Amino acid sequence: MKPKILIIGACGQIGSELTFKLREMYGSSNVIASDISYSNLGVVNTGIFEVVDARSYSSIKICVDKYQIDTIYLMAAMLSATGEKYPMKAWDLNMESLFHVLNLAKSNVIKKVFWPSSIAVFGPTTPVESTPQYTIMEPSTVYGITKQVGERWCEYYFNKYGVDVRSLRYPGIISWKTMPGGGTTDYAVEIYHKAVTDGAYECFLSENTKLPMMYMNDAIKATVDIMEAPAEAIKVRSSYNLAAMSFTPKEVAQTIQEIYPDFKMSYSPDFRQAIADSWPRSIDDTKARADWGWHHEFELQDITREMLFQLDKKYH
Ligand code: AKB
Repeated sequence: MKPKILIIGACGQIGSELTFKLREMYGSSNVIASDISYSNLGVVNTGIFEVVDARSYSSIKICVDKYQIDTIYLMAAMLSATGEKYPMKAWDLNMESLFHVLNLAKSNVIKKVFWPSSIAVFGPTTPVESTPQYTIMEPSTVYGITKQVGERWCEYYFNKYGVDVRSLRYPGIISWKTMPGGGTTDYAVEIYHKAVTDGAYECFLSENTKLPMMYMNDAIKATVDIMEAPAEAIKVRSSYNLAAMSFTPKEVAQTIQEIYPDFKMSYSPDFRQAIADSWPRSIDDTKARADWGWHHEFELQDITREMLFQLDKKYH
């Protein structure tokens, strides 16, 4: 039987592409897209859309009842950079929405939950290279704190109440359809837009800041695969480390220059540098690969080629 899905935060960077993929897999009428307002509706205008406030239990519940939803993908969140500007708003949105969804699953209104975590759960005391699945986690951003606490609650709801919640620690995600908003890894998307429109980019991170990254197609594949895997295969109920590649701003710029030789890169690090410096440089995702067969396909060169090709078509 096909799942009846609600995506909360469907207009965001990952939510919009996830909506598209899930509609392709299960049919448009089985995948309800929702977000806080109609303002960004264009990106998911391929089926039913509802306004849902992720901070409100009743707003989510009304939608769940209306469409007899059994699976929720909770993609709404305030990310790392914006979270530092609005700490309490980040805490409220990121935690309240998670509790609402976990409680719907606890009371058997829905059967399955996907909730994204992030490399932001790690902090300055975490080993920075090949960061293991289980290690020191002392996040120093509000966003990272909400994700780490969220992971603990996911595992708790699984152990205590049998809630089927599945989660991935996403790295920075690179895509051309929808812009990311408010993250520290956003430079790796902005750079391609600016390369196409201006031929130059001023990066808010320093040239040798290495961070784990992934192409959107791989992130969507991971999300679909973990949700499709049999419950027994999911041995980690907090959140799985997930990796594809790591690179620095300088390395992305070099791949762009191979295609646009005149592209100019400059650096003007701001408050996001401290956030990036507190995160791992690379991630060990052996557990995801062993438990449910995760593997990535896209490397940096493939991403640069595809991003420049798609954005050139979009802008010219
Ligand atoms: C951010 O930069 O805040 C996000 C993330 C790594 O979770 N992209």
